[in-house]
Amino acid sequence: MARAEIVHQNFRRRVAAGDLPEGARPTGSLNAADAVAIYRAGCLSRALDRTSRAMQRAGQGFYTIGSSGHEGMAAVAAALRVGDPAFLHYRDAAFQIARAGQVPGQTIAWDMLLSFAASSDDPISGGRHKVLGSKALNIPPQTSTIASHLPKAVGVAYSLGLARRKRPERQAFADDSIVMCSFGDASANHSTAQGAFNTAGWTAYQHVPLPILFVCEDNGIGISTKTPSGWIAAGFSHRPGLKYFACDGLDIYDTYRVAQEAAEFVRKRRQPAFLHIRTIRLYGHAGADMPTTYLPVAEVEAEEANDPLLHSVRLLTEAGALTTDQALAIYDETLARVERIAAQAITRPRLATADGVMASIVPPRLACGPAAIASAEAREAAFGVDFKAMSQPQPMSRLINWALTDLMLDHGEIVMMGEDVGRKGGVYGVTQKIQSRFGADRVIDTLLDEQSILGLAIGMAHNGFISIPEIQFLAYLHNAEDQLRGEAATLSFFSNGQYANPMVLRIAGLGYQKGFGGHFHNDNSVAVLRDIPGIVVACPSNGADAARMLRECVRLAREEQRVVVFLEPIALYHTRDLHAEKDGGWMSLYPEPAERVAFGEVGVLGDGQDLAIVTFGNGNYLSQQAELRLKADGIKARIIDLRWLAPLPEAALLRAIRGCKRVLIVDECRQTGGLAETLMALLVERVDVQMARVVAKDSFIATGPAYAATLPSAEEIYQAATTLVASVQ
Ligand SMILES: Cc1ncc(C[n+]2csc(CCOP(=O)(O)OP(=O)(O)O)c2C)c(N)n1
Ligand SMILES: [Mg+2]
Repeated sequence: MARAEIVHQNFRRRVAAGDLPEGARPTGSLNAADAVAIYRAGCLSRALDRTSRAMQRAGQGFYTIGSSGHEGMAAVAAALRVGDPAFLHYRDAAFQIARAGQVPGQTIAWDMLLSFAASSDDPISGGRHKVLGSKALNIPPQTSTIASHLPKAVGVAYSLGLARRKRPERQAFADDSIVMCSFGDASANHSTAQGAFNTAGWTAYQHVPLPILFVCEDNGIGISTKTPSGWIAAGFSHRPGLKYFACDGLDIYDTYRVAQEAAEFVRKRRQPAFLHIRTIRLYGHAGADMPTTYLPVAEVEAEEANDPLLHSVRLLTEAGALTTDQALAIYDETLARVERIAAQAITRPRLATADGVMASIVPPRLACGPAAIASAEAREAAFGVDFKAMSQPQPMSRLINWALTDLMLDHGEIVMMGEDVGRKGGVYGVTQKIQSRFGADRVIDTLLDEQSILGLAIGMAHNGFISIPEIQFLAYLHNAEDQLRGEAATLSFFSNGQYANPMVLRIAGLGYQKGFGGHFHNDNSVAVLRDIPGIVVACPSNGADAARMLRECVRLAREEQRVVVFLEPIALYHTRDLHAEKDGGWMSLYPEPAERVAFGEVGVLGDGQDLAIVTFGNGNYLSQQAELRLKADGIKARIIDLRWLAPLPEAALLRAIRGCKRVLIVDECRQTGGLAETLMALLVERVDVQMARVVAKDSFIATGPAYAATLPSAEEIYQAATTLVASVQ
């Protein structure tokens, strides 16, 4: 017999016989009505688990990870406020149900069943996934990557403190809220989780407000691997900056009492706490997982004998809140009700088309007031001596700095964060002086952890800030990629556009640094960014474009809630000259603050018809050098700077090459996974042209004299262009 059926029959038989497991008597201040409400939430959670399995067997439900054994989380919900944002473990249906009970007009059973049925009516994900989550209940949906929600929960907690000092345009959470985030005992070991605990502790250790309640639901196992006995307590009871609380999740009175104490600690002290709640796991991990295939039957049965709902019935009867008959009636009625509602839910429509599935990849636009432009006086005061330097052409690093300064002036809710962005002003000086202009609140020197930087950015965005995080080098994005790929980019998708985490992630990257670096400072692969649905990848090649594009990127974040990556070619940061020493050919004047390059607009230099060179970043610089030689040979070329690497600016590109029979693609990324692959595919599909490409080798980058040996050179571009023109008449 399936374990779910055994647990169900045990419950009914034992309650009817008054055969209830032993335990402590009810303690604390939980009153009868609230205790019964918590029990009801547990019964509903249990009934939903049971019904979801029946739905799956009937082909009407699709994913059955359950909450059975974790019903005590309803008591944690009761100890918190509905306005406290909650980032939940996948076993927290009882939490969400209990919270829904605190908000009038909720139809929680119906909502959850629609989610199980993958109906497009599902109010959280629109039928895209079985996730917990609800906008009205302040529960953002989570993906199922273990612990990936912890860094952003820390970010939201940080934003609560900051919002008291700097009001964002659209503050989402009240000043006195606290953040709750929950996870399993095995998940607590994940480096992402450990990073989040460390960041919370590191922050609180410095007396910075960080009101977060971590809740570890310790059922002693992760799929089939046991957590060593006592490991969670040993690991968390004496951690700096993290106050430890423990409770028995089988006992709703104890859980409510301790959760309240922990929540009060966090709310009053604005410091992080760790609530270690003992739970059990009934019916294995998920779906077809059979715990008896890797655990002794006696052990599984011993867990089942400790069913938290049985404990609740005992406690409620001891407290005089319910009789066993009443408790059994609630259980039975709840199950019958859920079955009735499920029969309706499975008739509701499901997603069927690609357009339907994809409708929420790009978040909806927000109605925003016009972007402010600071007065000349305010700008002069902020820029100081730099204001005068604006009349002279400058290299890209300065123009990015100035664009950031103007954006910070115009939008009080922009916050920058990263390793060394503040006091030092970045490895290359790009963010110099910005912290002294705007304060350490808005230009945050973070600890050394890329996941925490992105988590902070995502969390701040949840509370109405516009985050401009920085990853120091492209190669270090890979540490933290999941925060972008699995969290930031998926949020709108899984919440049907109800949640978004707009940001502009600045990353210094690409190759060609002379005398510095080797591969980790010269990573020339953007493959990992280009295939993330919905994100925008921008890559300027010169200072004027960088300033104008950065403004557009902030507009995309603020007005369209987009996740944008702004990839800055390091080798061009300080480049001044183009063809000859002191020609100043790669410097530009700072564009007026209102000027922008529209999303999807490419840069076109020249109108030659012999050849179009399609490129970006350093490739544009090198192509311009090659073009001078081509011109001397009588070859008339035009150079198209893509500027936007994802999504590809297809329409603008096709317009820009019109009239050219030959296209040379210059891609400083590797032959495999670089842009040339997709550009050639696009051109093959859409136009009749002759093509060639100059790309980087499939190699990591060396340091020393061979720093550019594997990358396209101006000479190679010249040669390839000449060959292409000669071979196609
Ligand atoms: C990064 C990542 N690795 C692996 C998994 C697969 N996985 C899903 S749940 C799980 C076990 C988690 O156990 P625990 O944290 O104790 O939670 P429980 O299921 O016991 O409540 C694993 C390994 C995942 N979802 N994400
Ligand atoms: Mg576990």
